Amino acid sequence: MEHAEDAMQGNPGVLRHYRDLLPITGDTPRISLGEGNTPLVHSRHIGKSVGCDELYFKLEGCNPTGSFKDRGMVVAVAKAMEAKSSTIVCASTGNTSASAAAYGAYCGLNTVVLVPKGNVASGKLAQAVAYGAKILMVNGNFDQALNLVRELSNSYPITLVNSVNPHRIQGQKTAAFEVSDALGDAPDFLFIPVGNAGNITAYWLGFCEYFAMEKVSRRPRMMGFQAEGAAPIVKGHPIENPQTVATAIRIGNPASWRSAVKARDESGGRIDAVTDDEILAAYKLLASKEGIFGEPASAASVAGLLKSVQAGLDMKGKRAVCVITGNGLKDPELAAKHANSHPVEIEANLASVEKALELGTMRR
Ligand code: AN7
Repeated sequence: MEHAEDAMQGNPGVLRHYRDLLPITGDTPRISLGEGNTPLVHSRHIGKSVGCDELYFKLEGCNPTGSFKDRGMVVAVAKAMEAKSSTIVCASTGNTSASAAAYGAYCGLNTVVLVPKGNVASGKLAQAVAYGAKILMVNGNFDQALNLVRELSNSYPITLVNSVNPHRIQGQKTAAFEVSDALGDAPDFLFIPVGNAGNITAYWLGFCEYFAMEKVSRRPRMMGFQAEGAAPIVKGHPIENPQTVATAIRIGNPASWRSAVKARDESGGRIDAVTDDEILAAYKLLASKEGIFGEPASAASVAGLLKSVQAGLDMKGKRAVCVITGNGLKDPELAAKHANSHPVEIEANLASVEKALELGTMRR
């Protein structure tokens, strides 16, 4: 029963589904927590509002730990096992640590995560705690934590599973395959948040590979968005003290900076910044008008679409995908603070319900 694909209910996981397109061997364990194969949902509201008939959301928050990180992590952890590594380490703004901790637990590895103290959403921390990772809270930011784990993995037999590990990018490119397969071709535009810049790098790699294999007839323009207070690629220099409400992308010196710029330039795309207000407006709009609860960093893709259209980008007759990278449930405090609705407390009787709903004379 080790390869009980039937038990996966049609989702064999990234390693089995894309085994021919990934750098895996007969010795790579085909582990899976059911990552990948995420929904591509047609927009019913935002698309119309920007004059785009074919706008889709790629719901990466539907992955096993609630973010796109699982696609790359499953490959990185499988390769770590193949190399007989017993410990994995990462720095993280939250989602990478949750994913590493989950796959580490699944595979019986020791997992060490370094996170910036005070700037990780509570749900992400709760995941690392639940999966039993060793959690180090760094008095510093993500960039400093990443430097530390790079040093650590250079000096000790510990496998680094940040996206500087090429297996992470390999796994994450499968999202571009899925989008292309679902649409029957690549879209015209891909809108995506940019933090450490691994994901935009991975999508571009995936689209380029599919294009080379003639599985798609075109490659999308890559439209990446950083938060205004954490926009090193847009400003052209590292940001010492990055700040944004979207803590997932609170990164001042992205590891995949150069490959992100390459993706932008080769695709004829853009990397731009969106303000925290624009991110929060998109976050609320996505949930209240599309039924999609993404985390704030994810909403940067939608904020970027809205900003681009306001600046004159014509979406008529175009096909576009916004990547919703992580699940809104990861940050319940922020959700309560920027609510679209406020709970009303009532007594357990019909009169209280009627009063709260202001039903008045509607009774039949
Ligand atoms: C929801 O978890 O960097 O540009 O340490 O969690 O590939 O970094 C998370 C990044 C977008 C940016 N959306 O992706 C981490 C981390 C969400 C994220 C990004 C992240 P990259």
